Amino acid sequence: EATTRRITRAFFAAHSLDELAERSDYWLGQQGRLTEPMVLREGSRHYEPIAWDDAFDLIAQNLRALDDPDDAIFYTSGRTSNEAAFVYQLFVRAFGTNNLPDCSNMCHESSGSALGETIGIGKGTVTLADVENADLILIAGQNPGTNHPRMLSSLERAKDNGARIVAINPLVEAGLSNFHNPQRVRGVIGKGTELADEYCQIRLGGDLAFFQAVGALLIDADDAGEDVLDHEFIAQYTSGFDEYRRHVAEIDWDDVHAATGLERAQIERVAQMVATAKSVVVCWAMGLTQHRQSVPMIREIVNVLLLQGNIGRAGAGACPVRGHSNVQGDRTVGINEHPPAAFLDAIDREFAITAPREHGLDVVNAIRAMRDGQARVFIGMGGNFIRATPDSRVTEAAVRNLDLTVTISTKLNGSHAICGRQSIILPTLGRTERDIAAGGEQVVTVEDSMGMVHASRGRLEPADPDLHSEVAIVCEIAKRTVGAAGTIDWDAMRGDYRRIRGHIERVVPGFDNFEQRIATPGGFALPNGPRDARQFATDDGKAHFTTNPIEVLHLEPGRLILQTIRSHDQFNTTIYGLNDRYRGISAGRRVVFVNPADLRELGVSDGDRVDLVSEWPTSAGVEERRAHAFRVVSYPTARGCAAAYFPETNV
Ligand SMILES: Nc1nc2c(c(=O)[nH]1)N[C@H]1C(S)=C(S)[C@@H](COP(=O)(O)OP(=O)(O)OC[C@H]3O[C@@H](n4cnc5c(=O)[nH]c(N)nc54)[C@H](O)[C@@H]3O)O[C@H]1N2
Ligand SMILES: Nc1nc2c(c(=O)[nH]1)N[C@H]1C(S)=C(S)[C@@H](COP(=O)(O)OP(=O)(O)OC[C@H]3O[C@@H](n4cnc5c(=O)[nH]c(N)nc54)[C@H](O)[C@@H]3O)O[C@H]1N2
Ligand SMILES: [Mo]
Repeated sequence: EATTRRITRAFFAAHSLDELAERSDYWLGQQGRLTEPMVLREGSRHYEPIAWDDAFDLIAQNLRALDDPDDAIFYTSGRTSNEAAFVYQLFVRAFGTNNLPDCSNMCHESSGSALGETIGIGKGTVTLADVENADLILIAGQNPGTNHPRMLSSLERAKDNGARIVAINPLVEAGLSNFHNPQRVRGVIGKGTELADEYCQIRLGGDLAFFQAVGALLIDADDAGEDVLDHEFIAQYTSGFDEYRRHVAEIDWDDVHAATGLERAQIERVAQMVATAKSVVVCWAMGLTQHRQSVPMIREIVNVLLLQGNIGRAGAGACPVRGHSNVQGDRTVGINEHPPAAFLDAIDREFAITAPREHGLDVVNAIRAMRDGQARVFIGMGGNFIRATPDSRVTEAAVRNLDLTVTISTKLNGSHAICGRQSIILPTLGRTERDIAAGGEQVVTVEDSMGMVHASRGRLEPADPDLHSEVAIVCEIAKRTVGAAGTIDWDAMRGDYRRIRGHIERVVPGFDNFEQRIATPGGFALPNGPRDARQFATDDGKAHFTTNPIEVLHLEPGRLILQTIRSHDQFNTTIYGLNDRYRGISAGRRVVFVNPADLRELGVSDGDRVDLVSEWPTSAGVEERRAHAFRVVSYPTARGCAAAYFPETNV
């Protein structure tokens, strides 16, 4: 955000749409901050300037001209503040649709589903203090060294407090295996600490089998007379234990081995650590959430935690580590294509409107609707829909099929270049910038992975004096599209965000005394039933054990399973540089990491150029997708598994 480079109208006059569509997101992002609203008129190959008012009117006209509000799609990326997200979803519902896909559909959606079903809240159950005081921490499918660097300090503190750490990952990630804390003298000059006491180099997709095996071993140990399970907790707070117990008693260790690639002895070692730990935290991120089997996989983590009552006590719990700074808060305040009825009821009461009750479209169904010509208008509150979504060829064609795309953005990216027949770019303030509204300087709020809500105040001069805030942009579009729906006062909210927080306080449980409590340093914690009081808002008021079949991914000879990862020099689709220093990669992102033994079998060598070809079985036969010209890197990843960066491999 703090770059001094600026994109002006001269830039768009010099670069045609076709040229921009050919450019990489690295190049696009390097051009600097967007400063002026731009429009691409139908049939034109260049964006041209448009006045703010004209842009808002054009958007409202297009929305009002739709036959059905469901023909519009309103995407959100997770940087959007609670205040902006709340007015955005209010506008969308007053307009008449629940089409609110968001980046979490591709991120922690599966965590939310699995946790919601089993413990009654789609969020984690730990505080930072729990992580730092845990006796044992399992870190599955997460690369904190690059993606959550501040978490390493908490892990180090946990270690100092005597915790043991188990990493479960097909890649040996440097942050976990050889940690240098630059804030400590010995961190800079010493040789780094081994954070992980045990490294399970698991096969991709093997975690369901892994956690089920751990659960089976815990029950065995307890049956053998060791004091492992928390029987009181199981009896008082859970349901489904007997069925779970029967299910895991029949576990097939050959399947476990095939799915995980791990030796039984290592899984037994981990189970022993879990059995003897006083408290256990399980952390996870994209390595677990992005599988077809992610929901049952994460349910297996819950099973293991429930066995020992590791929910709702100090130093223990479930810890899905989020991505975008406010992705969790956006959900809390209503960015949700299938919101709970209670939320919609509260919106209706607060604003005297009738919000639609039908489920809206998530990301994948939004792409289908665009592809099939049902959707006509797309509005993106931040993010980079084109590059963040899978199956690029289909998505690009789908978006080009639209009458209008609108992007509210800080920087240029692929979604501005690959767009609808008409397209509007609305530049906006970043959260680090001062936000002055009619009622004076504004603050916004965000919620972190631990459910802590705190204020965020921009301190920098805006990149351009004419930039509008996200709140202002939404309120202007809303005013012109739905007018004075119910008792909604768009101008009042836009002028003073305390008005928005007042509405949030009355609509969303847990925000009582919102305004006073954000003045507290560090903010305040939203209520969390499982964590605070072992209360589980499920159908029977108990936490649920579940039974989940183990699926072994079978590969044809000569094939590998590909995962996508982030490099050190990127934040999602924003690429800052071409290096990935912890993995020893420089000057290039089109690389594929493969185990040396697999390379020998494939007859491919380190440094070779290859195409990555994906085979996808459909009813019409096997479809092929091809990503061209990748450099092969011999690398310690699990056998049969490969890794490459996103978004290059999204195709
Ligand atoms: N610097 C930086 N920070 C970021 C981001 C960024 O792009 N750059 N993105 C932010 C966002 S939105 C998010 S969601 C988070 C993402 O944070 P992470 O989830 O840490 O990000 P990824 O790079 O996708 O790493 C996935 C990890 O899971 C492992 N993995 C993959 N498949 C499996 C599997 O089947 N089993 C197991 N056990 N492990 C597996 C991979 O080897 C890798 O270590 O980071 C956030 N922070
Ligand atoms: N293959 C593959 N695909 C993935 C993933 C993966 O691991 N593998 N990860 C998925 C995950 S976890 C996520 S979260 C999604 C991310 O999907 P998105 O959130 O859609 O993508 P980002 O790259 O974070 O969006 C970056 C853009 O947001 C805009 N922006 C930045 N800050 C602001 C702001 O303050 N306000 C506004 N209005 N705009 C802003 C800028 O224009 C920037 O170009 O990608 C998903 N896609
Ligand atoms: Mo994410």
